[in-house]
Amino acid sequence: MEVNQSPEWKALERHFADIKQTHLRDLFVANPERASQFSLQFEDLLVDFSKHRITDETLKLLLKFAERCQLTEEINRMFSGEKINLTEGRAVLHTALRNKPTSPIFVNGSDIMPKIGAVLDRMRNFSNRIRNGEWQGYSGKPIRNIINIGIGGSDLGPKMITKALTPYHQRNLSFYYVSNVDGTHLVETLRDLDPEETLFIIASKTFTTQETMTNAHSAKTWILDHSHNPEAVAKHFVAVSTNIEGVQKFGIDPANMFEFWNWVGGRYSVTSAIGLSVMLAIGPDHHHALLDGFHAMDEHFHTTHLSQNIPVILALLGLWYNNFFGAQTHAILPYSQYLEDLPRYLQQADMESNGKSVTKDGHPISYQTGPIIWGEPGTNGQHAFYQLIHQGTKLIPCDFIGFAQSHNPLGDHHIKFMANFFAQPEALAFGKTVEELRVANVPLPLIPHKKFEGNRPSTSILAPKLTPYALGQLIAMYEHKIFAQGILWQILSFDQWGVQLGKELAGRIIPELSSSSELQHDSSTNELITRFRNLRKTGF
Ligand code: G6Q
Repeated sequence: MEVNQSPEWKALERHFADIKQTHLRDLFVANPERASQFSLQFEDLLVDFSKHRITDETLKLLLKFAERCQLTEEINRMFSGEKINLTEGRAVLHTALRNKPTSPIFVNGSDIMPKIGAVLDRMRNFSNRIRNGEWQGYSGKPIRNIINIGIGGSDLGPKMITKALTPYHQRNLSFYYVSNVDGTHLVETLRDLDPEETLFIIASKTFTTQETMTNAHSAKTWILDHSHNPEAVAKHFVAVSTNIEGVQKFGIDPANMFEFWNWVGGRYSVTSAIGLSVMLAIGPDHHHALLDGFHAMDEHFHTTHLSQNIPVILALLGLWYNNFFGAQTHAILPYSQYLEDLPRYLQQADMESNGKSVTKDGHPISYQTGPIIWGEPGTNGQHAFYQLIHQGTKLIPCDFIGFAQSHNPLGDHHIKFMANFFAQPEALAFGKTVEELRVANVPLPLIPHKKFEGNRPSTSILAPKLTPYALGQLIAMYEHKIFAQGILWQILSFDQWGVQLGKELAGRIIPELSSSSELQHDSSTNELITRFRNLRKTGF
């Protein structure tokens, strides 16, 4: 039986019919305790979900549905290393990467914690050598530029965290992320850099991804063209991968390879060696604090009752809007310029995980699964797309993320900034009524345009400061929310056959673009490729 046929889902449908017209204004008036009743705090992190279109009854019914889906049991299965990634036959153990070394976790009968600890030790040693200038380029200069070449899960996580933790950087090192196979990305990144001071991290779980390998080979050519010395490769390239043969074949000494394992999914790999660039940027101690933050949230998710469990509550709220209110998207709105890349990172984490349309056992699904994730930091978004969130025809649940302390306490910037963080959710929830507009003497014809319906839901997430620890908590919170939603929707969140498809399709067309072979695609693709071939001939 599909979950949307279950008595628990049907009860939610009936409840939805009862409360879909209820306004947040009325819910707040009726219950002065609403803010504290619908907030959860974990350590320093406050998650206020009182501005959601829910009552006690909604939460009760959502939690019953979670129980029906055996969410607690499924959480335990993931943490214990069961092979829950069914289509790839793999365990899902990114949580082991930040586990305490003294708590064993077993995969195929062997404890993986010593392996994880050994790689972390090597990463620390390497980071210290780069950071203190002991590791030098082939001509004896210290490394100043670090370029991570990777894509998808091997790019978005380290890039996002490196930017987010800029205040913790060793500032004489510069970090770059090259992902796109568009040559522009590599060329423009390298344009002003000195090869003698540049280190490449080739980050690829498989070490076969076309974009990454193409960029890696071009980077190698850049170093060799400059150095005329094949030994320079050992000084300027390190690898992060699960594929030791591939790394060796490329010409990187396995001594300069940092390993991870196939029980770490690409988009969940930022706490593996894929985070090497992060450690280089912020140093081993701050990196340790980052992992501790992840671990703390892992523990919260693993051990807390569903009703008090932050990722679980966020997952249930997402289900409520996605499957009952018909919301198609979910906005991530960090009030921190340092978190500029968070929406993009979560876009992959969420959409690649839960963009599925069959159940675990392969049956087509008749209900909605993962939402479209998007967003921008405040306040920029306010001057761009918030209009639609406030007055458009679509319901868009939002996550507002803010911090009490700024790393850059410049005049009254942070006060002004955070005033927006508080004002926007308030305006979304409560709107502006015709009555209020009349009292303010708004001319009659303008009233329909200036009226804000309100009743637009959001979560406010408030932490003291964007520290490595807080960031770890925040990312793990989203990772686990995504996992919990996968369970509620009965889908497999840890495979990505759609990504594989892209990898295969382009492979077939590559040789056709530089030959005149007969084309056997549909007529549109044939015409487009033919035109491309002709345009290339004319030299434009
Ligand atoms: C992530 C996906 C995908 C992957 C990239 C890069 O979960 O599998 O985004 O990370 O395709 O793959 P490699 O790390 O193998 O190069």
